[in-house]
Amino acid sequence: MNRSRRNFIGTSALMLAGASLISRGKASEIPEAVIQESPAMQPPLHPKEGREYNPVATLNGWTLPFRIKNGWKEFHLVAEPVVREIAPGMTAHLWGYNGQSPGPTIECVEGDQVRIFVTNKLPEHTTVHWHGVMLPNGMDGVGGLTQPHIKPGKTFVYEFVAKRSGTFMYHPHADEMVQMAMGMMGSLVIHPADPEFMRVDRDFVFVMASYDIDPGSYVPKVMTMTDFNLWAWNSRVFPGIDPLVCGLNDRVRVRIGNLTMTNHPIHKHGAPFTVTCTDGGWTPETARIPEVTTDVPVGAMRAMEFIADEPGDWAFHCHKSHHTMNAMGHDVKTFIGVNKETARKVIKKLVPDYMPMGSGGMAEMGEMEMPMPDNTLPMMTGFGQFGPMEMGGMFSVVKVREGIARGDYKDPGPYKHPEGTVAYEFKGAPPPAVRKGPPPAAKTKIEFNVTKPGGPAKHQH
Ligand SMILES: [Cu+2]
Repeated sequence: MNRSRRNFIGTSALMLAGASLISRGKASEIPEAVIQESPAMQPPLHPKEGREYNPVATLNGWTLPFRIKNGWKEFHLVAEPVVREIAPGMTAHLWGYNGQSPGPTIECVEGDQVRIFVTNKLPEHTTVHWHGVMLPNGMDGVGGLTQPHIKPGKTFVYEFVAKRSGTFMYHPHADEMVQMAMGMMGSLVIHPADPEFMRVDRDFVFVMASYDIDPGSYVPKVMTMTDFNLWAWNSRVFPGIDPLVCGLNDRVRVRIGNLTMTNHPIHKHGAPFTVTCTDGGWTPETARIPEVTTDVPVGAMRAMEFIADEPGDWAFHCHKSHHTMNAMGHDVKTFIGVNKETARKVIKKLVPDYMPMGSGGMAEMGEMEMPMPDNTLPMMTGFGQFGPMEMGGMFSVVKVREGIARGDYKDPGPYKHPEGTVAYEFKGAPPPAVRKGPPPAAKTKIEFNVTKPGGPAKHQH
């Protein structure tokens, strides 16, 4: 029996003790809480009861099962400490819901009566705010303002009618800075009452989170404001993020929520997309602009749609280049243009095992296997069929293939390019360079000014 399930059973008595506090005679018993411990993408969950809808696929995540009781669609969220694999080779000790961070995706249908039980197994109080959902004010989950906090060991009930279809998020509105820095968030999808409205063939969803986890450690630094070192989709970083697998000519929707501390311009290679929905509602058709990059602001959701009409492995990533890197120090000096040998001789006097790097750029980091602390991911990583990809963080691949069955999301492997369609090396002799403009200025001698730690600059050449 694994750790968190044992943990869960151990506290179920506590939960039952809390049951008498549960609201106002409506909710009588708590539905079973389902726990998921795998970070692998689980197949979309088709509804066994209730109204029909086309379920979403949660990237590196899963959907929370529900039950129907006396006309209510009932879910059970458990806020608790979790262990999340960020990518193979690194796990983080986070807070999340039902065994994972982010929590499971919650799906319901416009018009549903939704009842969500929230049990708090954290060491401090919490609440859940249903971001973007139209509901009675007292169900909005703002601790202190619209409800008392949910104390550790207690269960609260949220009830609302799902009024407006779209993509929403959930997260605490209690010690929010800490609880979100620890990974407490999830997606909430309200499907249209008419399953044919805005119907797509593949419908992906994920939330963006950022973490600051020192190399070699497991717990995020919760006081970090902007300088995070892990930029994650559903608490995963590349190469740990699943590909978005699509059949040729599928209509595809990708719903992306942003609960980090900065905006993310999400860029798709290949076919352009249009933003069809925000957390404010479906975008009017006349306002849909074809784009290849769209900014997802902080605290917002964007759903983009495209036709996967060109087979291949199409990169899909945040366009802030620091967000497609894993843990790194930002106070590293730039060495581009520096003569490695001269620099090495000078610096070795201070740091005997100094390894000069980056004088011709930093691509060499992509293939190098440097010794690293345990539980640390390389800064630039991921291998494709042609070599190192030099990516990390918010990066994945939209894999478009002919003949992929509906509902099949498994990685089809690298794309086999038709002969003659891959960029190739020119083998002929290059023509002489033609220089335009005035001749370059005479080269200046570069001086090294080395400062020993703790002392003023003395050592000048
Ligand atoms: Cu970004």
